[in-house]
Amino acid sequence: MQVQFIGLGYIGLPTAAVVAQKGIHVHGVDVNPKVAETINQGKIHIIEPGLEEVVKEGVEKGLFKASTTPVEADVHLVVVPTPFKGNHEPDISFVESATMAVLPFLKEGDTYIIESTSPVGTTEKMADLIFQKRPELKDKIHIAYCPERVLPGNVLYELVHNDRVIGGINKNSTEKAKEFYRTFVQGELHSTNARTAEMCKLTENSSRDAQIAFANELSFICDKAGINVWELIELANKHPRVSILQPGAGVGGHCIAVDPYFIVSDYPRESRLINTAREINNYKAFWCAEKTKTAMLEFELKNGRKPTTAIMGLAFKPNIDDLRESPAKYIAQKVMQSEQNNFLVVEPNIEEHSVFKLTNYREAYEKADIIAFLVAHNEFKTLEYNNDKIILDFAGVFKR
Ligand code: SAJ
Repeated sequence: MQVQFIGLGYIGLPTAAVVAQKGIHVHGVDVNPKVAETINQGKIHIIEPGLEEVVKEGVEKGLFKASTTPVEADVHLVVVPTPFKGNHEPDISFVESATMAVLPFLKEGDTYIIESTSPVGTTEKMADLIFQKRPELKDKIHIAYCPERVLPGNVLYELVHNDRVIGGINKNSTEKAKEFYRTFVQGELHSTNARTAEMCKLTENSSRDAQIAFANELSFICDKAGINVWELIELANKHPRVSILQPGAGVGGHCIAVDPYFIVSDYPRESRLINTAREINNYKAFWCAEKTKTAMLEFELKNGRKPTTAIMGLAFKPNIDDLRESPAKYIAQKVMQSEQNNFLVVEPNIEEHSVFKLTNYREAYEKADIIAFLVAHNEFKTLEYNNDKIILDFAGVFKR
């Protein structure tokens, strides 16, 4: 079997490497020649624990090769980004161009699978496109959708152990796609149709977004009511059927803050809760920035001098070095617009940053008057609560 991955990013690359680990020949395609070059040297262009070793092994054994152009294969996977346009409308142009790129290489008996998060109906659209351009392949190839659901930072484990939902455009396609996933997935493989599989991915992330919005809404209420939201949630969760997530500085990353819009954009009247959850989670970051600015003003009024403020954390979630779509970064930028104030920016998971000058977390905690915890990194939890500081614990480091 020869497997081809179109897109070698955060999901495509680890999946390709894990498939090659099973002794299967894998051809990876990325539009960026630097990415292909890096991989062919046994190195990686993204950060994921343990991944480089697996890529290196595949390349050294001659099982995994990367290039900028597709080849003939038995299974073709589309694993490219699906961002949204200015008005939160999903942009499936990368899926379309990936499909156009493999089109000339498709042959009878092949399996074509989309993994990219996609609006409902995308797989059927791509099937139409394929059969329009290559009518001789009608009913001769298998077409399916199978969303990824791995957690950044734990990708290699979850790729193998998570259950997968697989939906073909017909039963035969579902079965063929399952055959492929069985080569490396130890979790269960659940069959459905393509539309349900597409919606399933969007549902998973919208569900998490809505649950985080609930926690964030509680944090607004508790702030006004003088209640410790962390204690409240801990106590409410003692109920056998209640399981509330944690409030934070907002929702970041490339999935949870994006995917719900794919539902809202197509079904705006029906998706009021999903849409409101997005609004609440976006508002949370703004609220944190405003709270920090107010604390700075109050300090100045009380002490007759401008405070030094420590911005603790820039990553989009705890214990990772990924700053993309990070609410913490947004808050830092907003707060630091206030001129003539002193800031110490901390992010223990990265060495340096092109915009922010970074300070060691202990030094910042010691020197600053106001401490704004934006991410609950493990390092921060080793600090001792200091009553002399103004501590804005948005991320629940001390939970006080
Ligand atoms: N967050 C909170 N409170 C919480 C949990 C998370 O504020 O209680 C925040 C985080 O700080 C972060 C954001 O939510 O800013 C998202 O983090 P996450 O850990 O919930 O999720 P991601 O974006 O790293 O990965 C998600 C996962 N989806 C679900 O858990 C339903 C992952 O399984 C998906 O594969 C991934 O999205 C994806 O690629 O779609």
